[in-house]
Amino acid sequence: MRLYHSPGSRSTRTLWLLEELGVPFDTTVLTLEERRGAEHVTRHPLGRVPVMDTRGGLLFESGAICLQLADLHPEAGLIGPIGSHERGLAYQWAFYNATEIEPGVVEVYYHRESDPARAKVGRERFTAAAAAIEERLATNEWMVGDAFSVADVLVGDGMRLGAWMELLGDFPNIQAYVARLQARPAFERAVAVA
Ligand SMILES: N[C@@H](CCC(=O)N[C@@H](CS)C(=O)NCC(=O)O)C(=O)O
Repeated sequence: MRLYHSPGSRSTRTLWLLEELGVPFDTTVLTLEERRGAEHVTRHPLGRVPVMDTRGGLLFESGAICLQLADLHPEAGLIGPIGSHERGLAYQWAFYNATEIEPGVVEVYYHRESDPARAKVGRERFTAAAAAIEERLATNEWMVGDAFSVADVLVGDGMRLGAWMELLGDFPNIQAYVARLQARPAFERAVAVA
């Protein structure tokens, strides 16, 4: 398996999950120019990372890749069995992160200097969505059941983006969650890749 990766991007979550799984993989680190180059566009139509060359072929979209990797390694116990409620919750949080959490952060990132009103809308969108995560973490350590899972890689990385944009001021449970996740040895190995 080979991960096409750029440090400090959404491919970090994929690398982190690979480290959690403890499986062998290769990494190709791409610069911004390489991501947008003709060769990488054959892997991803928009020239983005992550792209993963898995056993069956190329895959893009970080959420899809992480769910597939968790499926390929059921022995790691990072996703519930097909049809179980735990599996449904993994899908729920994966989509919630991609469609409710990250768009708000992205609005803040791109418009915080050029368009404060638009950034404010992004901040409000993130805050409304993150409130559900804060509530879950008030009585639970992890997003699904009582153990770390693929949902924590996805939601946790979305929350890291929120921390980066300084959006977690009102969310002490999420702040503690992010600190807990960042202390994991697999996470530390993933962010050490330059
Ligand atoms: N929804 C995609 C987003 C991927 C994405 O936007 N990746 C950024 C880095 S975080 C990228 O590669 N951008 C390339 C560019 O801006 O040209 C995912 O989760 O994989």
